[in-house]
Amino acid sequence: MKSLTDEITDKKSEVIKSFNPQLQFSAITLFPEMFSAVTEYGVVGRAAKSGLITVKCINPRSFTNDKHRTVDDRPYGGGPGMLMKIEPLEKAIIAAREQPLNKKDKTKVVYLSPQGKKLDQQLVKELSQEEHLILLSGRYEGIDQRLIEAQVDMEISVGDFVLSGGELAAMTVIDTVTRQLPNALGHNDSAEQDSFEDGLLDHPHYTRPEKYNGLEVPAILLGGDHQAIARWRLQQRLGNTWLKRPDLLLKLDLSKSEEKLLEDFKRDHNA
Ligand code: 4GT
Repeated sequence: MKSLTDEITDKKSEVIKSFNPQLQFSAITLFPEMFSAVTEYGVVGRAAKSGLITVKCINPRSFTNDKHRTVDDRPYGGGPGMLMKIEPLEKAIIAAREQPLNKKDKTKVVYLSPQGKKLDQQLVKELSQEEHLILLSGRYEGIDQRLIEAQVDMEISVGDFVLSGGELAAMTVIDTVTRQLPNALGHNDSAEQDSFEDGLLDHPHYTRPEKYNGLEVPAILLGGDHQAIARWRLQQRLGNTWLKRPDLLLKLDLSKSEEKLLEDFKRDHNA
């Protein structure tokens, strides 16, 4: 039985938490509605609802003064396409920096672009240590280089391909970083259990029925020997990584027993 004081302590920390988000995201975007794709669904939706994170969208268009509320302009030197105008973007960044509740040195301004540092689980972890991430999403052909130099702390890419705008990349950052926060994930699916936490791909998963399309669930998973299952899953992860992403395996320093599991996998695979 929990004592009354314990219950009050629990409630108190809940209340404090809800007034004190772990991490604030400010998304600077011409399409704020897009961000409901993360803020209203699943793990990130719950984190926002419970106050673990906040996601505030700031539209540069609201910092324009002309009749047409212009946010784009032509590139010097010519060429196809338009760029985002500097002034509305800069005003939006300055407004975002005014977010209360965070120390300035724990604020990072991130520009999402294909020229950025490639996002991986290591970088996701580092970003989760910040208190305020200002995520700048470009449209058209991008933004003026001088704005990057004056205002941006870090340029991040989510992969070597071109998107029509930075929003999907910014939402990828919000999703992956939020998953890292303590209490963002439910009970036993802690972030430590995620694949990539140790640099390996995931093992295969199976659920009912036991027989599907003439294919059976691996017998070891039906046996209830939890040690044997853990060993099998680790072996599958090692083998999967060897087959599909040998580049990841090269970065790892496998233990003797992991080496042995992988050797056995390779032998079975070639047999
Ligand atoms: C790709 C990525 C990104 C784009 C990426 C500026 C205008 C960039 C359109 C934007 N494409 N943004 N962040 N691979 N396109 O991360």
